[in-house]
Amino acid sequence: MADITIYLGNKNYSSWSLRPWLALKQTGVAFNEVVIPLRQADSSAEIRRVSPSGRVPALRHGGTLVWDSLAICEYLAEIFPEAGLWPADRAARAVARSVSAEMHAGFLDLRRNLPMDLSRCQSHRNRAAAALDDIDRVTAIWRDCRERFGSHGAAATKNGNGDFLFGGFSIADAMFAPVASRFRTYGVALDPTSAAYVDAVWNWPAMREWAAAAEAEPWTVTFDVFENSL
Ligand SMILES: N[C@@H](CCC(=O)N[C@@H](CS)C(=O)NCC(=O)O)C(=O)O
Repeated sequence: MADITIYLGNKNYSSWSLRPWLALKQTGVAFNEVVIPLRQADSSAEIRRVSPSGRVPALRHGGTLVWDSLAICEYLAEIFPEAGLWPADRAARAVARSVSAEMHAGFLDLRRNLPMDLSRCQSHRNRAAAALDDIDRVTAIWRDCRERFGSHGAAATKNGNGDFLFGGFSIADAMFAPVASRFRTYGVALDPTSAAYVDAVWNWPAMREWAAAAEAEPWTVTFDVFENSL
């Protein structure tokens, strides 16, 4: 087994953890995972033991430690080139990197008002109206990527059957997977292309595996209205 351990927050709520975990699954490599429950008395101390930023996710590969979701995804793409985590075409890859970075850096209204919550224990807190600009921008990205790049390498890739933003599953899909789950949880009305994309992400085997593990978690976290999601 490769000496890889990924440190994660709760699978119900930790949107940043889901992203690199999906990318890691896509490599097919065996790995260890450690879930550190958030919002417990010892959460901060436990996270600091494994991640210098005091945040999860973090990935340890032998003597190398990588923290931050996007940095982990980039690292995985570098050490597992055969996994095709970025699109093969340079122009498509540039766009995939751009939309991934945009997701990583922005969409604060979406994160605040529609926290990722696979448990749906706060699905009543549907504040989509406060995040309409973000929802419009996300769905515009999805439509644009699907239209321009969705047929890239679809049939010939092991990364799914071509239903993802760049055809096969890529880091861009990992970055948007928590948003797809939020749109389901909160019943956000979507155009047909975006709705089909949400289904593709939700039904992706690795996503099902994450959701099943989330369902088995004992911890519940509730969010303040103006708080960023996890
Ligand atoms: N920019 C970071 C954000 C990581 C982040 O905010 N992680 C949250 C959980 S999803 C965290 O560790 N929070 C610490 C805490 O709640 O104690 C990344 O992309 O990995």
